Amino acid sequence: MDTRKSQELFAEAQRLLPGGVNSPVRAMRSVGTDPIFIARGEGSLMYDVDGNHYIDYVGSWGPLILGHCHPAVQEALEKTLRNGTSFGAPSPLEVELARKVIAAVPSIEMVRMVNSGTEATMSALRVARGFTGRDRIIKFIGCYHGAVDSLLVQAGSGMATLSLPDSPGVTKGTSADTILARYNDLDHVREIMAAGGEQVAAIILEPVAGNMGVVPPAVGFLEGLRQLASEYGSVLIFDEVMSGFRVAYGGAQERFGVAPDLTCLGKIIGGGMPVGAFGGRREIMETVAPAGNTYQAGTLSGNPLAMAAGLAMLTELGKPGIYEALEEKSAWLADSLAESAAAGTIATCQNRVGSMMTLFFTAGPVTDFGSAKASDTGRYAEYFKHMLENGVYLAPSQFEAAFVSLAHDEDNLARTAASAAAFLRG
Ligand code: KE4
Repeated sequence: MDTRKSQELFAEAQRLLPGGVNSPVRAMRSVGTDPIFIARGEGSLMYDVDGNHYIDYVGSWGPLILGHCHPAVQEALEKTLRNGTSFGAPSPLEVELARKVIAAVPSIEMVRMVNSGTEATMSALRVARGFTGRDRIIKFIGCYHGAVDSLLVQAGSGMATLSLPDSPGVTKGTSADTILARYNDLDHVREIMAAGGEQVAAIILEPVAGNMGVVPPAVGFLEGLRQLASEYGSVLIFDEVMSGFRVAYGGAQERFGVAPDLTCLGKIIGGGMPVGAFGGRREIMETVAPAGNTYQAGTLSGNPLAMAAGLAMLTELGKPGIYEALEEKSAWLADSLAESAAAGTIATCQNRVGSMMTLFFTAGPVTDFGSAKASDTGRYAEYFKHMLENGVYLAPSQFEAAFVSLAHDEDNLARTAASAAAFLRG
């Protein structure tokens, strides 16, 4: 595969950008190769600067559930662009997207738009601390909630890949109020809460983990957290930046029937434009400035272009049959991979929730970060490179999710399954 232009660009990028990228996982270090530079996307495909094309299962890390350049999203952006890019003043589109998000996610009675998932989780934690007057927060080992100081303590996404359990620059004071619990281990959370739950402002988690690879909630886990948070007066925060509008139109909370007090969103609600949001119970959200005293702000929050793209995307996703189609495509691919793996000798296991899935190179089961870390990441790196050579672009890390989009057609899925079979059957 000719990647000369990517190599030239990467050489220059490394002199200008830390690691040559604007987000660590894109540097592909954990799979031992150099990143390719993308020129354009079209439906399920991405084309690199050397003219190679790939079936894309990263989908910009989740937002592109309709595929690249979906006509409805493109049209909405082109139309909105003609009126301007940003006003720094309220615009109708913000009200429309807020209305749509609130209609889709019943636990959200009021919402604030921000510009990234990181801002959403960082703000939600501040609001929870302000609302409860407490300092402590519980997060789960292996969950990643963005580059938030108080949450970069054994985060599971890029951090795990970079084996940096505590990021330099995160102060002891900041980490001191963060308690780490084991994902899917309700007894551990019970223990922590029994020891001091009345000091816990918030319990935050990915209700479907995607940043240690995909790890579904164990039966009763979410319900148990809901009960514990209510019992101790702590705010239960679902970080649905990845799972929101991905695993169901109403997110993991709809799929699993558990309502948090606050929800963080991002990715899909911006249709590929920079966006995040946090929302939830009215009594909590009304403490957010200027309605209340907990400060939160952002120059480009609710900007028209992100609102327009998000509206177009949610409008498409709200149509009948969308999630059934995603389920059918994803199940077919997962079953094909499982069949190939069973015919081969490489130890693998798969986790999937809807159209987000991970093939772990370990016999499994993978139920938390400890079991995910048992994966043979060297083998995953070989798999990644094999698939890339065969025109399939997977997440460049074992600890991420593959995303199926509505744009992945039967031919894409069959080609993906065939390429994987060549590797898995050995
Ligand atoms: P952003 O600040 O990157 O928009 O969102 C942070 C975030 C928060 N919560 C969850 C559950 C997330 O998955 C993310 C970001 N996800 C990673 C992929 N695992 C983004 C990719 C990257 O960091 O470049």
